[in-house]
Amino acid sequence: GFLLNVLNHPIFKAGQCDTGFIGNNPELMNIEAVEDKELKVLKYIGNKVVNETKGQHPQFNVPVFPKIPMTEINTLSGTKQMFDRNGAEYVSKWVRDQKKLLITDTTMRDAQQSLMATRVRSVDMLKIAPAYAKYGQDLFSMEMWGGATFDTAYRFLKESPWDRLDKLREKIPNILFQMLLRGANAVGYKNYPDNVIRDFVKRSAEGGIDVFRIFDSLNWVPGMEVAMDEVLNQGKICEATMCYTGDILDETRTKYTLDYYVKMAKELEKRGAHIIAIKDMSGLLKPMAARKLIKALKEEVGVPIHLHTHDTSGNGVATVLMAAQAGVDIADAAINSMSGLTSQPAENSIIAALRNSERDTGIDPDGMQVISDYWADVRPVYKQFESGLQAASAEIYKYEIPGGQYSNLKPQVESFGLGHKFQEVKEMYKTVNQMLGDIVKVTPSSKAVGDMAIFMVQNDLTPENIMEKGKNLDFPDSIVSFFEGMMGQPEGGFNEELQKIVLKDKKPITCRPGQLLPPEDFDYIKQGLEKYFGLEGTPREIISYAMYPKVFEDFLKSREKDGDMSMMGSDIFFHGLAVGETCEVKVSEGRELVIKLIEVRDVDENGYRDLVFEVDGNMRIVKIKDHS
Ligand code: 3PY
Ligand code: ZN
Repeated sequence: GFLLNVLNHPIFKAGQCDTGFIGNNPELMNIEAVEDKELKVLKYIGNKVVNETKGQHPQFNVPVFPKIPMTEINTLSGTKQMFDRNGAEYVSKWVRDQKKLLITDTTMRDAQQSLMATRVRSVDMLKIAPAYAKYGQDLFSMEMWGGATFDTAYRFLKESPWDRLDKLREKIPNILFQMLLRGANAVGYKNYPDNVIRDFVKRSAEGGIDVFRIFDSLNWVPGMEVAMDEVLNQGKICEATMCYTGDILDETRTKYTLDYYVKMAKELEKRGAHIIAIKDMSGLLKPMAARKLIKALKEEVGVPIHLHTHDTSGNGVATVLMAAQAGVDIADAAINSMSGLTSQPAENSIIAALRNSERDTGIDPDGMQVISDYWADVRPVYKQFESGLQAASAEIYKYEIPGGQYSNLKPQVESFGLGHKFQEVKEMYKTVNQMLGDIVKVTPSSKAVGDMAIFMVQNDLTPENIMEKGKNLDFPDSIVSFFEGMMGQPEGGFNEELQKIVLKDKKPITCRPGQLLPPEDFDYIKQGLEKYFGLEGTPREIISYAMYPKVFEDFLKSREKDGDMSMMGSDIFFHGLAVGETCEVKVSEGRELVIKLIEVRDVDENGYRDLVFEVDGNMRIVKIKDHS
């Protein structure tokens, strides 16, 4: 209220008043601020109840987590300490010398991205974080940032991804933190100017990311160049990545062969990678193929190999075990209650399977069970974001759709009113891939294929009639961008005939998009953030705005309107309250409100309802507009 009025005041905006006054006298704000917070919480819950849940609040188990004192956590020493003391080359050698299979836990990033549309909130991660530090102390790393988590945090969860990074780092000081970086697309869906990529890497490194898994959505190495270079500049661990597509066991497929991957791995090693990752984003790497691939890579490449796969086919654990037998150094897995299907293979099961074998992970199975039990109770709160996929699907080998996209494709197709044609869209996805010349499909190239498939079905297009009918059609932005060369260059080049139909008069580029994009003007953004949003314009705010201007702006607006809801429990955040129910809502460190919803009154002539709450024993009535 008050603060925003001040910030929006013309005199304040013109910089003609002494802002230090408020800053130097924070007590002026206290009473207002607390009451304002309380009102915002009540309005948030009220709006949920009236306009979304209609008073329905499912019953959830209260997730149990061990309370481990930070004094104990702070004595633990793991891969993080080894790295901070000795650097990236040392860690790379150490990894290669291990007998045990090292594990990266992906629960907080890819698992939740692939199962629950990236909706898991920081509060739910932070409660279990100390248990990771203790029971997961023999993990190689935790993938807990990057990919889609960055924009979805701002976009849907109304929380800062940077805050998540800081707080997790504080609670897990001993395990390497790993992020997924989409090369020249950073954590976005389009190419950014080089200075944006460099600055983002720098800020992520400063924030506590140690291992950067860098990929290009077409396996085009120049697309990874700037990001790799900056990770090396920052002295962090550069995990350069090959996206796996096709099937190296199928000799009729001649593009993505064993030789292709070995060559690419050697190229990445030559460019300074400390680790080579195989990113099997769609779960296409069959167990026997994994054995063959890992064996070849271990013979041809000096740096360690890190395997990432998805369990969409149900063969994920088998793939990891075969890879372990062939000598893979590190494997990704998700805690069991968050594993399987479009997520990673089951971590607790892999740990158990390898126990007392020569690749024993050395990880404490009982401790990891505690973490799995916790997530099992957290997961139902997010049920509305799950795809409904019940069982593994071997058809993934045919369609080659990445985990995250596979679970999202159905709602996307439905949103176009094509729900009844879902099967047709999947077939078309395969057809489009062939039309494009069999490309690597992962964010953002996978989106181009998906958008094009939907577009073809929508417009009754076929590979036969598109050359004629397509002349008069405007194609989806993503496919235009692909053919323009703005996602990089695909292996074997473009289908030039189709390129002409899609681009019309536009000319494609063949160089790195970053060579053409003008550098972002960070000073200009900083001034704008100060002037229009009353922000300090920190480097984090600047880079967030540079990548996601609209998303970041909407986030700021929602903070103004709702306040900071990031510490509210997820059951309340997503499901509100039912009449008669009580909850505790943490509004700031050390301040918790006990809120009971007493009554939802009938709608009045102006379309408002009075909601009667009890807050810390005091009655509060809040008016909420009923939008139904
Ligand atoms: C991402 O880019 O977010 C992915 O997880 C791709 O697999
Ligand atoms: Zn993945």
